[in-house]
Amino acid sequence: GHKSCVIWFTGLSGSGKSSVASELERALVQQFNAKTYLLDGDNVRHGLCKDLGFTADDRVENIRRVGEISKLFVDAGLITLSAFISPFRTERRLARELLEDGEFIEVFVDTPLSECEKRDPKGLYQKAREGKIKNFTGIDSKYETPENPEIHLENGKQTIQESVEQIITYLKKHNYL
Ligand code: GGZ
Repeated sequence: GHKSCVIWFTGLSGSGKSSVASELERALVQQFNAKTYLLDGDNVRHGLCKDLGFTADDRVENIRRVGEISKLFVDAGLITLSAFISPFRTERRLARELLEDGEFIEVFVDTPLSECEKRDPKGLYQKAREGKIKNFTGIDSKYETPENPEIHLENGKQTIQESVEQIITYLKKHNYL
């Protein structure tokens, strides 16, 4: 068995949050038979949060809802992987405070803006630079760097598999697995 918790990924658009989270989920299921759920923009922003955009207020509400849902899934016994930019420290702290000590594992996917912008898989940075998208994180909307994340991934310098291994090592060491 495993200890339920939320693994909370924060980082810029294009930093690799969803890629690491989905590879981690695969490993947790295959190697540890864990019960998991992955929350990200794809399954949240089209449903539960489809009334929300990307103003500061809307992001605050987005992260509030994701925090509450994450808590419910942890109560249901799942390892919950939540992958959102979650750019503001206050909202990340509020999400943490919904959970018991040790149930919230913050993972900073620390990929430099220059690298995210070079990758630009959806062409969003280019649109933001051209002013066609407003309030884009890292361009004209702020990202507050985590100060004390449980796990720090330097995603410009390490592979997705190395990041997955780093998280699994942490989970084993702290008896989640
Ligand atoms: C940031 C935006 C924006 C703006 C659309 N700013 O790389 P993606 O495309 O697939 O992931 C980004 C996603 C961010 O949604 P989150 O719910 O994670 O954001 S937050 O936690 O701040 O609420 C990006 C896309 O949505 N996207 N417009 N203006 N990202």
